[in-house]
Amino acid sequence: MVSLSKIKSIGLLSIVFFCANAVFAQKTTDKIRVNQVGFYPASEKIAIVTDSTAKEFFVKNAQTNETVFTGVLKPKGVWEYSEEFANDADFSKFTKVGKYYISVPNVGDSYPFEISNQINLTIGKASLGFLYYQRASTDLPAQYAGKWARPAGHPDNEVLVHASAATATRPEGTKINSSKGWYDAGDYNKYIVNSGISTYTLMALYEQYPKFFDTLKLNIPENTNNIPDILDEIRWNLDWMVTMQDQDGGVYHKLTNTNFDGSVMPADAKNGRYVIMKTTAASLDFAAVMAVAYRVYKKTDRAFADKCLAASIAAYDWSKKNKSVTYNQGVMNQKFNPDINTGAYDDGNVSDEFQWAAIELFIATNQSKYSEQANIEFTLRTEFELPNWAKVNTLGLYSIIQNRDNLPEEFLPTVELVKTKIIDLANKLQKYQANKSAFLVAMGLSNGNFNWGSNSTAANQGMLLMNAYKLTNEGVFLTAAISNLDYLLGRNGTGYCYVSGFGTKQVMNPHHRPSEADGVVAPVPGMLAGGPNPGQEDAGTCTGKYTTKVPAKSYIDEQCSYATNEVAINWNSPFTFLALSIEATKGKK
Ligand code: 9MR
Repeated sequence: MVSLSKIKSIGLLSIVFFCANAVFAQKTTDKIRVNQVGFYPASEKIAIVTDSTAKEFFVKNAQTNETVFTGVLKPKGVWEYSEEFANDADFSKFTKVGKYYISVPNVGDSYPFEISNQINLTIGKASLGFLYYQRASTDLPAQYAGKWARPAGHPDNEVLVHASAATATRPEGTKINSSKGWYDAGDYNKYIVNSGISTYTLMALYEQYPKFFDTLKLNIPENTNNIPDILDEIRWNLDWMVTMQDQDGGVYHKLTNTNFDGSVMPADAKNGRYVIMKTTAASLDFAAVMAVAYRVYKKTDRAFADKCLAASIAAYDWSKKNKSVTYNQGVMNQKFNPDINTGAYDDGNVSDEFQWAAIELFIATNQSKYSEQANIEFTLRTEFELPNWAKVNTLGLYSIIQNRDNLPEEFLPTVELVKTKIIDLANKLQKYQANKSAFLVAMGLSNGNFNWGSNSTAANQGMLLMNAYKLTNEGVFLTAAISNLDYLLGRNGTGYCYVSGFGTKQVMNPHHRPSEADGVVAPVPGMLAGGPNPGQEDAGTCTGKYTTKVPAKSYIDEQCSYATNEVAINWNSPFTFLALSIEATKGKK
């Protein structure tokens, strides 16, 4: 029999032994912020320790707790957006594939992460796969949807023409078939303006990396046909978008209930659906997307591509005749019944939509009338910005760069100017990220970055940087893009890995009706949470939940929080672009 004192002394001995080899684990801490998915062997790898007194760090093997790398922390000062001190733990020189964590004496251990050759493949596919879960008008069988399987919701085959959209040939109450499409977000409505940038972003991803996507398999019903799966998924939304065009070429702003549904599954959301007034923004976003669809689907489905081009031209022509029909829900509700109280996507300035649509039509047709209409010279004097649903002209620049070899020679000087524009924008982001941001992120370059859907700003910054990288092959742009990905996956003000189903500190309660109502503990995977937003527009429905207004910390993982924890197709799409363009560039099979 072994005596108690002997057990104690063996225990003591082994503690001494482990300490000598630094083979022990401390408590996991939130004070070390690191990408909880991980890194490529040959990429920059930096974690941030928010304790200003810490001096050194260890990278440890997650299975054995053995130290594999030792480094000195580099103090970077306070990050004004989270009001935290940043001490950089740079372990870029450590390149061995495996599972690790960072350990800082007297501070604690970080959440684990991996170093792998295809680190962003699974998460990138999951974020693209989110769109499958957003499909309206179809069952999601377990074969594809796993434990999130659900019956079909919103057939949308008998949608009513709202009074605001009535015409002589389609009077109020006419029923149209407008099925399919992706639900916009946590709600079940379908909005053309937001579909515009979302669908474009994914088509641009395919257009830029066709080889990568030609072999990328998704777990969707169409994955045995000969078409790349990403194009099959996008087609689900394009098929719906096409139905949103009225006979005169104009495009309905949205397909919606009168009010947001409660927290019910799609199949239980049976309120009447309407198509609402045609607007210039919707028509132009539609025109741009359909012109891109023509290019992208030409090879695999010529008939569909031609239909898209015709639809694009008709929507553009309608917009030329109806230059400023903007969406103002309040004004509309004064004139027409029933009242509509869902997402507005109300954009008062459509000059950028005009430019974008004209650019895409020019690329599709090579017709000078579109390049003139795009008024490229004027465009180039305009302030170009990071794209979002209301600011879309920079998307046209991405397309010009991508298609520059197919444009007529007389357009080449413009191509050169467009290159400069993209590089200038990317330089601003990169320089700020590398030299000015204590948390090494482009977020914060503009004060408005921490707003509703701020995580999509980080993703769109990354997308812009990847476009500049593809154009120039300058490694600093790729590094800066990956740095923004690090931000989204854990190296941020809250320590959350903001994509559901990934990381250790996970988003568990997104504002997403199916995830709220399905009885499954884990939310649908692959969804990017909207992210920190000190605007806290949902404070009224999340009473007492917020603990701070510090910009990069103003996030709550609560279902009530539609202003920080909703998900949306236009937020996921740039994340998908970021993760998979990086994977297509750096990933090694
Ligand atoms: O993403 C939109 C954000 O820019 C706006 O500030 C906000 C309020 O109008 O609306 C967001 O979009 C929501 C849309 O209106 C309805 N579906 C959910 C979207 C994400 O919250």
